[in-house]
Amino acid sequence: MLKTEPDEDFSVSRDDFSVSRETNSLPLCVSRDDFSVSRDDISVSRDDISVSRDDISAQEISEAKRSTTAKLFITVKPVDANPPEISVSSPEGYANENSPIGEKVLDSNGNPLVITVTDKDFGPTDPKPSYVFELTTPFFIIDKNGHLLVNENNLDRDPPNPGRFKFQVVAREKSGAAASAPMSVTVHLNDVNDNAPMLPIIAPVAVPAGDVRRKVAAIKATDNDEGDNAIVTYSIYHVSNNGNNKFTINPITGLLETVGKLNAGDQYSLTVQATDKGGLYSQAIVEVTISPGPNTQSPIFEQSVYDIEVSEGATINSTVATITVRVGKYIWYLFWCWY
Ligand SMILES: [Ca+2]
Ligand SMILES: [Ca+2]
Ligand SMILES: [Ca+2]
Repeated sequence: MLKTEPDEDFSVSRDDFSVSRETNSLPLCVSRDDFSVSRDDISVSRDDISVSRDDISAQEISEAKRSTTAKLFITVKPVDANPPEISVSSPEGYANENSPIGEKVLDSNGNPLVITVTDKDFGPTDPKPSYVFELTTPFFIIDKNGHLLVNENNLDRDPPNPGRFKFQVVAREKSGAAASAPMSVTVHLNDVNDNAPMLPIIAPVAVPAGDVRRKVAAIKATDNDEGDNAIVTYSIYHVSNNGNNKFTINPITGLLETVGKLNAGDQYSLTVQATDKGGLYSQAIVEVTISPGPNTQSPIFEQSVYDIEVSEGATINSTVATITVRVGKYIWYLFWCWY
């Protein structure tokens, strides 16, 4: 610190300047006690902030009185009366999930977020101190230009991750302890379509035979992305047993239905597919068995007329007749009892 009171000699401390040997070939050691600098030797300029003089001389206190000259630069630092102040061009930033390390965080207008530090102790012409930035997150850093950058690969927006990071930033002087008050910044991760729709395991389904349109299953996919990236359409990718024209699926709702005639005992293996707007997809198998259905075929009696005689002595609960009825592939036996 250099003091320049009008009528006093001022003193220069060792820390305030350095003396370097110039071209002088004399083997000279300059120590603090070897020389003195008086007020008259130095002129003060630039609003008393910095002091310079091209040459000062130092002379040995000895008979030889060897001497040398050196340049002396003295910078008077302002009093540290104010802490640094940190500010950001926008407290809300945005970055795509999965961005590579070094990607700039942008504001809502697409401009990079810029962090600046000011200090009222320094005028416009003063050399500014260097700052280090301390962040309460390891996922972002601030570069030398004050830009906020992604500092971790594969940042994930999708659930169960919250999709945003709120943290605080402090600017600290590199030399010295002065630090700014903390400043909050929130970075939102933009969704990227990095998840295919997921289909659940679908249990085998039994559908009654017939040719009426019937529900087979309600297919419901989930997509861990957001917005358009999670909009799913459904389709039938393949049906075994030549059953392509016997089933249909609603592309929006996923309702899987029969549309063609299905016979009892037939089996079909359906591959259904869920595709998101970005073209990512997954498939699931639906096993469908056609069961005998009511009223699918008229019963056929073996006889058109049955004559049944019951003897007077027939015992109660005895079978008096057996009638055979054929329904499709199945045969039903009807027992008539006397009671
Ligand atoms: Ca993701
Ligand atoms: Ca998706
Ligand atoms: Ca995503």
